[in-house]
Order: sequence, then C-alpha cells, then structure tokens
Amino acid sequence: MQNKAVLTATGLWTPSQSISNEELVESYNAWASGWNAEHAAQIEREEATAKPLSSAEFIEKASGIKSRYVISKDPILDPNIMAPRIPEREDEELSLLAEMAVEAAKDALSRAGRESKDVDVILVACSNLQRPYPAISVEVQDALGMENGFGYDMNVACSSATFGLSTAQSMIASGQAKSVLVCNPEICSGHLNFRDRDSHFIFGDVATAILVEEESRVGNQGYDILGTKLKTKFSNNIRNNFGFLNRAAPEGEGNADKLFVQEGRKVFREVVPMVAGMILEHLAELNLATDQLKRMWLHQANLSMNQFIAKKVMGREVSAEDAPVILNEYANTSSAGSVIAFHKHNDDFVKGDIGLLCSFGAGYSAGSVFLRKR
Ligand code: CO8
Repeated sequence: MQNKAVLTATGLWTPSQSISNEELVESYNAWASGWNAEHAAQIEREEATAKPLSSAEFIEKASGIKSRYVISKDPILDPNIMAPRIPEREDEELSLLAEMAVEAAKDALSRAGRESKDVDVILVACSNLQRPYPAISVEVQDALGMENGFGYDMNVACSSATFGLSTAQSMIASGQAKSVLVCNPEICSGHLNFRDRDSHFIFGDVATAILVEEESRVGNQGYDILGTKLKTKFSNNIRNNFGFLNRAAPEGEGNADKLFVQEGRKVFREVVPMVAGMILEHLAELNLATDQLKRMWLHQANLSMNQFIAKKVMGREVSAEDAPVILNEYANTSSAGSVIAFHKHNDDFVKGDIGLLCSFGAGYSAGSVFLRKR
C-alpha cells in the first residue's frame, strides 16, 4: 500500500520593497518619451520617435495587478538602468536565491513545528535558477544545517511548485522520503524586460515553501493530498532564450528574446480551456463533484483568466472567496503565486473541506493538486 502524503504547512518570504503601477509607469514613460536630454531633443527635432506610453489604468484593467514586490527597487525605476542591480556575492556567502528559499523554508518549518533535521529532501522548484551548479537545493540543504538527505533543482516555469508537490507526493508514496520541503524562490525581476511596454508590469519577486510529510508524522495537521495531475503541451507563446549557449552564438547576445517574451492574448485564449479542462478531468478521476470544491488557489497571472477558469470549473459566478486574488499586491510571481494564495487564504477551512491548488504557464505547463483539510 502507498504511504499517504500530507501538506503540513507553507512558508512565505516577501521582499521589503514594493513598486506601484504609478511608479513603474512614471519610469517607463520617462524612458519612452526621451530618457535623456539628447534623445528628447532628437524627438523634438523629429529625428527620433518617442515610444507609445504605458498607463497604470491599462495595467490594472488588463491584468488586475496594482503593485509588485522587488528585491532591487531603485535601479528598476531609474530610466538609465531599468533592471535590478544585485551585486555578486563571494562563493563563501549564501547565494541570493538560496537565501530567499531558506527564509521561506524556515517559515514553513516553524508553522509546522518542525526542525530541519526532520526533513529528508529539499526540492528547489522555480522558474529561473541563479546558476547551473552546485544545485541551489544542495546549498539550501547545507544552510538549513541538514546533515542527511539530498536535494535537487527543478524547473517547469510557473508550474514548478505543483510539479514539485507532485514529486514530493510520489517520494512519500514510494517510501523514498518521509518529509520533503519544496522551495520556490522567484526573482522574476531578473528576467523581465522593463523596457517592453507589453510586459514591463507583469512580474514580482518572492519565495514560498511547502512542507509535505508522510501521514504517520502529522497528527491532524494540514491537508491530505488527494491527487495530483500534471500536463504539458509545447508552445512558443511564452519564451525566454537566455541560456548557457548564448556565448556560443554571439550574434544573438543582448537581444530582447534573452528576457521574458510572450504573446499574452494567445496565452490567455489557449491556456484557459486547457486548464479548465484539466481540472474537470481531475475532479472526475477523483470522483469529486464541483460543489464539493470550496476554493481554487489558482496561479496568479491575470485576474480575468482566473475568473474564466474558476467560473468554468464551478459552473457559476465566482467571488474572491472562491478564487482568492493576491496578484493585485504581488503581481505574477510565477510558481509561487498559487502557493501565496493558499498561504494567505486557507485559515477558514474546517475538517473535510476540499480545495484545489493549480498552476499554469510557460511550456505550456499546468498542475492541479486537490487538498482536503484534516
Ligand atoms: N499601457 C498601455 N497600453 C498598453 C500597454 C501598456 N503597458 N501594453 C499594451 N498596451 C496596448 C496595446 O498596444 C494594445 O493596443 P491596440 O489595441 O491599440 O493594439 C492594447 O493595449 C491591448 O494589448 P494586449 O492585447 O497586449 O492586452 P491584453 O488585454 O491581452 O492584456 C496581458 C495583456 C495582461 C499580458 C494579458 O494578455 C495576459 O495577462 N495574458 C495572460 C498571460 C499569461 O498568463 N502569461 C503567463 C506568463 S507567466 C509564466 O508562465 C511564467 C514564465 C516564467 C517566469 C518568467 C519570469 C520573468
């Protein structure tokens, strides 16, 4: 018989600095309309053209985003830089991505009443890894003071956390581990093009962590993982061509495609039916009726996208209680978004209540995890 996996606790680390739509747009517009005196004079003499301006109203209406947390605010807002500035650290220092993961991990462990020695496996599952090796997860394992066990890194873009959860559940089920900590540190600002009007507002930085344990360790804490379902379908509509072979093709270096690019409309149109269909299939596979579903903690990319998906699954109009929103404050934090929604909006669950954690994004990739309060 398979061992049962329980999601015992989640953890959250939020950067101290935040950027409002208004601040971001002011910086973008300063750059777009002539970011230095010479460019402004060229525009004035009609020797150069100003770029179309961005607007805070458009951003909120099109996406639901009002602000985002970032690790390095001032350089992003400086029209001469418009990118984060994060100084390199010595090899002996903890790397930034590991540091964020450790903060979220400690939060999850303390909420669960556990110590790092109770953990067997660290998975760092996120959209962008700070370096190829040594694996960030192994650094996190070391920083948490874990003397045993192992760690590895995983990347399935926005679906990294749910794919990580699924891996954790399988490890528990097979007996390979009794306790798995899935960490999702996301420095999305590092690969966002703040000079692209179509996407400069989309992302924020954050870290989350999820502790998954074997049932016998848990008492009546947490949520039973009723089932996980994963889906991928290749698409170029969300893409980032940054990689280790860029230096081998210097003709492409510095191109905008080495940062995040997307066809937002196509993504919206194609991903909504894919995700709603997958959730309905998953419900049927678990013999659950839609009216048994109390809440959907959905990936946080776009407010209307979530409303469409939730309405299609629940078969009725939905409120923020049915599908909580955190992207107004955090923007899209890739794999961490649905975990933050869960973290902040599950306190009212009572024994037997069922909810769905669901991610979707680049790949395309989508993951659904049904949870039942113990
Ligand atoms: N200000 C004012 N006007 C604007 C702006 C702006 N900033 N941007 C565009 N416009 C204009 C356009 O020019 C266009 O004008 P016109 O109609 O005259 O041509 C009009 O507004 C409408 O433009 P769009 O069609 O582009 O606008 P949408 O209504 O489609 O909204 C969104 C754009 C918000 C991007 C929307 O399409 C969306 O959210 N789509 C879903 C995207 C999504 O879910 N993507 C998931 C990607 S994230 C992911 O998977 C993780 C990847 C890995 C992490 C990467 C971290 C960096």
